[in-house]
Amino acid sequence: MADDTRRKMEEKTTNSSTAKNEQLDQHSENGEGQYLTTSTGVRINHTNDSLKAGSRGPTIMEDFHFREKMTHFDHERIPERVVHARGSAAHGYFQSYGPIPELTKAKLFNDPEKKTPVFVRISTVVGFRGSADTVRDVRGFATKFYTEEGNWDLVGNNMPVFFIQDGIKFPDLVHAIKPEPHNEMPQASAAHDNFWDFVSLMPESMHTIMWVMSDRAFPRSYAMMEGFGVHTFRFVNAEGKSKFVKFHWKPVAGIHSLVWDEAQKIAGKDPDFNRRDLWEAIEMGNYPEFELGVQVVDPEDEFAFDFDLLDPTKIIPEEVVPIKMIGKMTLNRNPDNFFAETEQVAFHPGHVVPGIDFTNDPLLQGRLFSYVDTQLIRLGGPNFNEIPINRPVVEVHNNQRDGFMRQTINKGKTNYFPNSRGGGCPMMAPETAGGYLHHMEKVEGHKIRERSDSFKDYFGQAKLFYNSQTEIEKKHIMEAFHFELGKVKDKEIRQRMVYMIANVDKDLAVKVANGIGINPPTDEAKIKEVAQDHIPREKVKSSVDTSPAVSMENRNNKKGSIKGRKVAIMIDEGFDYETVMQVKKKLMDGNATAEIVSKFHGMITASNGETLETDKNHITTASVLYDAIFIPGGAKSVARMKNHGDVIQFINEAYKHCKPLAFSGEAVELLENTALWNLVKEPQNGVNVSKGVVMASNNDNMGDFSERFMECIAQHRFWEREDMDHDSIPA
Ligand code: HDE
Repeated sequence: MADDTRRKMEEKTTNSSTAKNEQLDQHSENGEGQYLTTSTGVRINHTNDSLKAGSRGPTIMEDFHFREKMTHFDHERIPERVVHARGSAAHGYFQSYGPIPELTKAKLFNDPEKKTPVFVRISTVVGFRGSADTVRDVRGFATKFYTEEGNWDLVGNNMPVFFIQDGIKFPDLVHAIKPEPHNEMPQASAAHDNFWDFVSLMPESMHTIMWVMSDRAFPRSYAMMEGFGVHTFRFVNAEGKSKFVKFHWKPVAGIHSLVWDEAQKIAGKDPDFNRRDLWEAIEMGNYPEFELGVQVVDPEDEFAFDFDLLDPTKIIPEEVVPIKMIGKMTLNRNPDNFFAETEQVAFHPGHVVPGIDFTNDPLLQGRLFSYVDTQLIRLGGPNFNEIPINRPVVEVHNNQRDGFMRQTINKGKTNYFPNSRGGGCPMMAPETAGGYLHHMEKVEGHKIRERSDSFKDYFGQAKLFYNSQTEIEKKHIMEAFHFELGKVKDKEIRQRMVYMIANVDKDLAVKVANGIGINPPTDEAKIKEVAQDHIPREKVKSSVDTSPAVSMENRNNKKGSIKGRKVAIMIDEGFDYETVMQVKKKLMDGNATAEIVSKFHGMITASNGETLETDKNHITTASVLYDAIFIPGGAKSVARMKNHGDVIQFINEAYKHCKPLAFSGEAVELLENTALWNLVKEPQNGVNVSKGVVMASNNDNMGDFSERFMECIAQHRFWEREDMDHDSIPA
C-alpha cells in the first residue's frame, strides 16, 4: 500500500468504530472485475493447463506461472496454535458506560461516546484446528481492543479459574491433555489416561476440573457464555493509584449450554456448530453482545480473603465483591478471510495500554513470556504486529527494523536512540503525552523456587463451586466424571481420582466410584495422601459457603430471552399455514430463528393452498441442532408425518434433551402416537403446558399458544424430564 494512503488511513483511526474495518478493507482483494495475475502482477491468459512440450509432452521448467502457483500452495499451511488451535472470530466495537477516571486512566473506558474497534477470537483449547466445536473443554475468549493508545488484549477464558498455579507447569498440563504421544488419540478430549493421571497428582487443578465437568464446558452458543480475565490485573488512575481488578464478560443473551449427549451428537452432525451459529447470528443482524464488568479490590484489602488474589485457581465470589459493569461489546461483522484474520491474529496478555497493569500472579507472569515466543514460530518472525489484523489503529514509530516479511518501508538515516541525526526522534513520551508507566510496586525477596502457602488451599473453592450447583447440575457433574474416568483404563488412576474427589465432596466421590467400578473412598489416609500439601484456609469475614452466581441455572444467569435460539418447524403437504406464520413471527420478533424442516427439499403446499420452501430436509439436519421444535396441525400433513420415523426420532430426542416441544391442532395426535404421551399430561381444552411440552388440540387460541411456547424456549431446558433417570444414579 502506498505510504500516503496508509497515512490517510491512520489519520482517520481512533474515533470511529469502523476505522479498523476500513484499514483491513484496504488489504482485501476479491478480484471482482479484474484479470487474473501472477503475484508480481503479470496478467495470466491460461491457468488450467501447465506449459508443456507438445500437448502430450513433459511440463517445462520455464512455466513460471505453474511454479509460482504451486510453490505458494505448498507453503499455505502455518503451524497451528499449540493450544486454542480451533477458533472462530468476529469484529465489533466496545463502548464504555461512562467515565471511570477514579479507577483507570485508560482512555477506552473514559469516553462513552467513543466506539473502540475490537476483534474477538473464541476457541476450544485441546482439539486440533479441524476438530469439532462442541467437545467438553474450556473455551478461549480473546479480545483485541484497537484503542487510541495502542492495542489492549484481554486474553481470557469462559471459565474464571485455571488448572495450574504457575506458568512453568503449562507444558506438562498441555502434554497431558493433548492426544497421547504414541498413537495421537483421543482427539479434542480429556477422557484418557494421561490427563487423569496428571490431574490425580495435581490437587491444585480440582477447582477448574469441577468447572470443566459442568455443562459450561459445551456452550450452546458463543453468544451465551461468560468470559473471564482469570488473573487479577491492576487498574491504574492518573494519580498513579492502583486497584486490583478481575475482568468479566457477561452475555446479554444469558448463559446457556448444550447437554452432553447432544454435544457429542452435534460433533458428528455439524462439527462447525458454534462457528456457524456465530457466523449466522452476525449475518442476520442478531449481534452477540457482552457487558464488560470488573470486580475492584482496594490495595488495603489484598489480604482480606480466604484465598490469595494472585492465585489463578481462585475466584472472588460475586457475592463478596459485586461486579461493576463498565461497558458493552457488540460483535457486528464477520471476518472477510479466515486465514488472514482469525488464523493470523496474535494475542498477548502483555499488550496493555496506560491504566492497565499486571500483578505477580505466577501464571500471568509465565504467559507474559510465552505469547510473543509462540507467535515467532507460528507467524514466522518478529514482524507479526505488521499483519493487518494485528496492527494498531495508531501510528507505530520505533527503531525496530528488518526481519522476515518486513512490511514497513522506513525512511530516514537513523535507526537507533539516542540520535542527533534524526532530531532525537522517535522521542520518548512523558506520562502527560500517554507514555506507559509501569505501576511502581515494591518487590523484594529471596530468589526461590517455592509456592506460597497462601496458594495451598486446593479444595476450598472446588467445594464452593460444587455446593453452589443445583441438584441437576450436580447430577451432570457426576455423569461427566462417569464418562471421563470411565474411559480411563488404568484402575489405579481411577482410584486416585476417587480419593481426590473425596477431598471435594464425599458423597460425589462415592457416586463416581460406583459408576466406574472403583472402591468408594473409605480410607481416610489415602484421601489425605492425594491432597499432598493442601492447607485449608481459615474462614475470614468475607468467606462464603456458596456462590449462586457460579450456577448456570441461577435465574439471573439465564435472562429469559429467546434471542439467538433456533427452532425447527416440521411440516408436510397440507400443513396449517396460519399457525406456522404466527409462531414464525413471534420467533422473529424475539430475534430467534425458525427453519422449515420436511422430508424432502422443495416447496410444500399448505391446506389453504399457500406454499413454503423448506430450509432443511430430514437428512441434512437433526433435532440436536435446534433449541425447540414446533409441529403445526393440518390433517394431511400430520397423517404423513406419523409414518416418518425421522419425525418421531426428532420428537423423542428433543424430549430426551429436555427441550421445548409444541404441537398444535391435529399434531397433538402425533404426540399421542409416541411413547412420550404417558409422560406428559393429557391435554384439556385450550392450551396446555406439561414439562415444556406445549399442546393445543384446536386452533382457537393460537396467540396464547405462541406466547407459552416462547416462555418455554426462554427457559431452554426442562430438567424435570431427567427425573425418570434418577433411579439409575448409584448412591
Ligand atoms: Fe494461553 N496460550 N497460556 N491461556 N491462551 C495461547 O498463544 C499459555 C492461559 C488463552 O485466540 C498460545 O497465540 C501459557 C490462561 C487463549 O489466539 C500460547 C499459559 C488463559 C488463547 C499460550 C497459558 C489462556 C491462548 C497458543 C500458562 C486464560 C488463544 C497460541 C502460563 C486466562 C488466543 C497463542 C487466540 C493461547 C500459552 C494459560 C487463554 C502457547 C504458557 C490462564 C484465549 O502462547
